[in-house]
Amino acid sequence: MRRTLFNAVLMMVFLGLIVISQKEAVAGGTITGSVDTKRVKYKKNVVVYLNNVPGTFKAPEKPYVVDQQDLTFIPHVLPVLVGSKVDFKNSDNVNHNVFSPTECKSFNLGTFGPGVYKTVTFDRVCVVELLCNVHSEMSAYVVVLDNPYFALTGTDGSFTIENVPAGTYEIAVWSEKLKAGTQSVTVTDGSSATVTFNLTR
Ligand SMILES: [Cu+2]
Repeated sequence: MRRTLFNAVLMMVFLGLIVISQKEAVAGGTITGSVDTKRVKYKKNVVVYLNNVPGTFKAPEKPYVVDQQDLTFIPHVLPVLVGSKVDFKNSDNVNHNVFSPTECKSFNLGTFGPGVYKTVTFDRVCVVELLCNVHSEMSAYVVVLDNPYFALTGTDGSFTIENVPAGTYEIAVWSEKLKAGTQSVTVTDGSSATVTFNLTR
């Protein structure tokens, strides 16, 4: 009888240790939240990012793709880690001429037709505007960031940044039209922090 009780207690302690060690094994946390604005169509395509995250980060080998379809750049906003490559693709039956007038990363890919890929490496941290010499209504942005902890908001303004190392950071937003001040966010291992931004002109 006593032995059974002892075994039961031992088992409970053992299970408790498993639970504790599993909790400690979860490194990093999540930041979720949303951007809010009265101008509903600007809730989406907002880049939410962290400033001054320590460490060095390697850009993915695989290029991102910015397509041109129906005289529109897809996606309209592309956040990337500095050093990332982007393949510019033309899925239309007309020629396009992608260029950037932005000083930190100016380029001109020339006129190219369907089925052609042209690759650009975004090697400086800045917001690069994309335009087309053929179609003045076309525009898009590549937002180049110094760490991989960023997210792009969906139509409802929501975002999630996962696997953020524990710490306190400045969190900021970039929007094509609107602005919001930076905030402070503290991330702890295995938990989720929530941040809300109010965008105004
Ligand atoms: Cu074009």
